[in-house]
Amino acid sequence: MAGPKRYYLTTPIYYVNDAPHIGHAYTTLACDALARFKRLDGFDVKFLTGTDEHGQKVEKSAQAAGIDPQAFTDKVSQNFRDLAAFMGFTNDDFIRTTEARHKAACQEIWRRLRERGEIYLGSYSGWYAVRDEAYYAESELVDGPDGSKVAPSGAPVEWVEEPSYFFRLSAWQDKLLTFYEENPDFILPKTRRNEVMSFVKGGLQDLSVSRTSFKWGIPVPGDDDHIMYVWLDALTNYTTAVGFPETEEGEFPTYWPADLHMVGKDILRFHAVYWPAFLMGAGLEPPMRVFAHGWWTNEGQKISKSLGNVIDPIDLVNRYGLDQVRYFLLREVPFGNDGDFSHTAMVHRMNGDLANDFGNLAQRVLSMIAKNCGGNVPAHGARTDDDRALLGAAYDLHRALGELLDRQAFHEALETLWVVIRQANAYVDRQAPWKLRKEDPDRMATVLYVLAETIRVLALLAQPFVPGAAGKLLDQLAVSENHRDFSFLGAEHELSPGTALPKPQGVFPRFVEAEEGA
Ligand code: ME8
Repeated sequence: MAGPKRYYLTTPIYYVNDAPHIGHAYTTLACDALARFKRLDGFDVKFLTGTDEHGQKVEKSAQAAGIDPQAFTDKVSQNFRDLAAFMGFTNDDFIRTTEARHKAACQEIWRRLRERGEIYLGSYSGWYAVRDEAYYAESELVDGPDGSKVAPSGAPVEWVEEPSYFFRLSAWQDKLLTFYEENPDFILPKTRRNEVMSFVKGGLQDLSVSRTSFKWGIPVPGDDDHIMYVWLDALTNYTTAVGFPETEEGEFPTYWPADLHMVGKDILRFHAVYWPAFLMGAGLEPPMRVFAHGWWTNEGQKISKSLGNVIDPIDLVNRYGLDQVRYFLLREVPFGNDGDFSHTAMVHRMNGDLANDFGNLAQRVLSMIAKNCGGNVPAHGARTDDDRALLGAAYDLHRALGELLDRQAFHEALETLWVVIRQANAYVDRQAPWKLRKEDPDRMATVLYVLAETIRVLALLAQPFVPGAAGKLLDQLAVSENHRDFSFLGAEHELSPGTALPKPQGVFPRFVEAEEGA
């Protein structure tokens, strides 16, 4: 019998030279929400993140820090692990490209590419931007602020002339275009897909895939003078982590091809052009999807070290709370678009959507049950159309959210969840259970039951996004730990009348601005 359906998703591996910031946390957070959703939905999930530790950029940072690159990367890679732990990310593995398992995978990919005639020895002369770890054609360069030529990203470029192995990328143009045509959802969002396709249609040049002018990287098998281009090394991490080069058995055939590589828009070309070409060139399957999300700015400004406006996710969480930061980042911006972080917008979401809409709904209902139903799940009578409409809307959410998350539409998934939260609040106002207390206590019990059951479903589905608060709500509804996956969403698992409930407590605190000068 086939096992559970598997879902393998990855974040980029981050360059260790930078301190982890909001951008890194954002990508990993999106993957974390999706990984949690899929696990609750019965998938066998593998969620990978890690650090990119080779190449000139990292070597230079190690030199600047006055320590050898291995000691440097050992130290700074830990910052990314610490961030993942602090943020409660549920990654199943954390890969470092300096690990032995990764060297073996890279060298095997290289051998396969070489055997299949995809790699040849030549010499490179052209521009290279260390900050991007990317080669640029003269025609791609633009004028920098001081009049010198820079990469389109603004990164300084240097002239490189050295012997180099090349990957026959030019031969992959038509095959890549066919692949994009046959797999219309390989690159999302659609606008990004169009950009990649027009880039490929513009013609591809063979790609330099080795360097000889520095040493910090993985040696080319059989030619130690060369080390592999850091992007060939880095991209291969996605296969390393699932056991490549295993073939017949083990994780690789189970998890490959990956379901999703989540990346920022800055590195889409590497993932959507080079990576599928490398893989197909080595006789391996390309991933199923690359999703390129947008970039965050801070109060309208580009986030950069030199502007001194880098947002530390740890500070954000300490100030607003983990669930609040998770919710804000996933809800505020249509996933795929650029977004701006501002205190005002954060507080607006925190106090409006979380505290007022969801928090008050739960607090109102649970305290009425505590006061009027002896603190037990109320017994319920016949249901009206209004009751059925609310419960029906709640039960329908599972499928709707699943479909939205399958296209990484996190913001729409949350909006859809909140439509029902608002519907439930409107139902409370309409049914006015506080009035029914005297007039028709049985009907009051039914109304509170319908609401408690709706909150159960909402809390179950909110777990991937606001795991802390959703868990507390489920505790308050006495839903046991092993009844919290999505197989328990249906009406057949509804709350049992008479179950004793713990004392209700607020789960979404409001942000209160400190008094001026306080
Ligand atoms: O590019 N807004 O690593 P990197 C949103 N090592 N996301 C942001 C962001 C921002 N302002 N800044 C960074 C590399 N990111 C390579 C990847 S993968 C085989 C190798 C996120 O440390 C976003 O996901 O520069 C972006 O793609 C990634 O960090 C770049 O991380």
